[in-house]
Amino acid sequence: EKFKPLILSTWNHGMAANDKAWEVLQDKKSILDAVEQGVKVTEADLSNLSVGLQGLPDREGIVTLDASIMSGDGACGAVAFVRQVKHPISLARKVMEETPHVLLAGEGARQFAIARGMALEKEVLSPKAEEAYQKWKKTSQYKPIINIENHDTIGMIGMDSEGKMAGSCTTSGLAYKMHGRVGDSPIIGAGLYVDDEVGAATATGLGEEVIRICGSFLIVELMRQGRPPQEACEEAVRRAISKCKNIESTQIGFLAINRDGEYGAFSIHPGFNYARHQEKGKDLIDAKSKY
Ligand code: SD4
Repeated sequence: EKFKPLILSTWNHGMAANDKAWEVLQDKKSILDAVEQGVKVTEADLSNLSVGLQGLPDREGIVTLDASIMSGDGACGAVAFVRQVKHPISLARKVMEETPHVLLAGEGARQFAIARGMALEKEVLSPKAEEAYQKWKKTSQYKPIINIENHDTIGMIGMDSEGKMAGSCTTSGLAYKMHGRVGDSPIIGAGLYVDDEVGAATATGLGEEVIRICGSFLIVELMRQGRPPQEACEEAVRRAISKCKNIESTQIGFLAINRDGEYGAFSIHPGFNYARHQEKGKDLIDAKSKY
């Protein structure tokens, strides 16, 4: 049985990340390598203000990163609230492959990076982040704004020609979050979930609302019960809306694929898009939304 390789990632920056992931697949590397290498492009992209160390800081002016990675056989790893690590996705993979644990946080995650020979970066804000932070400090108001500044996490899910699946998710989290806040991205089942028997899902947007409904796990379980990826994403958005106290200012977007190569995406508000890469080509697609 031959499967059609497919890579999907959240937002515009998913295009460049998918290019890299596709290249890795062409090199006959694993789908796990592909989703790791793919999002590393975004982590290193200096123009991105919500992934990697150049991202917007928390209220104290400190950048803290969250990331997770999972393969379809159930192996997974994640890091949360980690500082100074340029590629948290690679650290997450090391947690998965080189420790008996799934999630390392904060100082422990940083120590683990040092122990594995990953060079730490200097703790200085990127010029764009510094400027935005100084401006924010004048009012210090924390109001999430949909699709602006806060919501550009990269989540990537994919399948190779053998039907093996994997996913990755990496972010600097919500801009001006409380120090110590952890979002959905490093929480297996919230920001990311992958099961070779069924499919894969990832999330972007206001992490609290995704965690509350175990968003990515919910989508995979709905697909397990026979729902197509599109319907599963729509049902998860409906669930999130039913639990959410402030829908007007809350954005969430989900992406999903299944074993048959079908895929879907859905968000609360318009504005969510995703990048698709398959044998016949690549494109950027606007997701449908509830409102
Ligand atoms: C979080 N889901 O930390 C992330 C934020 C994000 O696109 O930007 N998503 O809640």
